[in-house]
Amino acid sequence: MRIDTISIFPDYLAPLDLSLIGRARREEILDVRVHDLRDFTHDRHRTVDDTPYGGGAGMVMKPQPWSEALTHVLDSADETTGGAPVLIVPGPGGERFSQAMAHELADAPWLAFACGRYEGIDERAYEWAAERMPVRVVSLGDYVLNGGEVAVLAMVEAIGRLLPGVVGNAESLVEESHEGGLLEYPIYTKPATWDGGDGVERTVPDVLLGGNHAAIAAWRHEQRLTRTAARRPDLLHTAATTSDLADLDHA
Ligand code: 6GU
Repeated sequence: MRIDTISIFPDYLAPLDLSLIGRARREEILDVRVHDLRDFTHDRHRTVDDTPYGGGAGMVMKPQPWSEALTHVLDSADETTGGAPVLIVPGPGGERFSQAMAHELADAPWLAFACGRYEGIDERAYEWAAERMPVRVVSLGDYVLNGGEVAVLAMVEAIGRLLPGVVGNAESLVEESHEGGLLEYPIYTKPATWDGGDGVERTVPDVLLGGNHAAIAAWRHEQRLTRTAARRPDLLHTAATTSDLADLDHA
């Protein structure tokens, strides 16, 4: 998969060299290209922003550097990419990012991310882009970040780890939180009894120490349900089956 990112803070995306995503890049599963928006300005100050028409607080990103940066990205199409990327513009005013969207985007051969800063990007840049490629404004959640870069780190990690060969154990992808619509069950490792220095012996649930795999699966499913009910009740009515909801009532 090819991923182009455009930002005025390309260094913000340096963590994409690390860990599983960094390894996927070195193994050429992922071709991540980071572009500096200021390289597409033409004045001495490399200006990317200006004051908003109509007044209001803050600054607005000018459309011209964006059309030039995106033209540069479009011109880099090759045999692997198809004609144009899906352009993702991170912002709190977008559709909500989700595991389902990560799967959908992981099927695309080419993604581009346009990181806005300040109060956002001149609307005409979106119009220009939408005439040339699919454009999606995408939000991580209902809070405000200073710019799109941190959101790009999150989305590239969520998408990249779904590509074949990025996460070593493909099984570890299936029982995770949000796969199947429920949160993950609690997990434990050795020792079976642990004292954290406070004189309290904390033990691993007995069912996990026996070899009864059906009992373990049932316990884990029940834990996923009770945990989802406690932390994310909004997920339950879409994820859980009718019999799951009856079980919760009796728990
Ligand atoms: Cl994707 N971008 C910004 N700037 N703020 C956000 C966000 C994205 N998601 C939540 N807040």
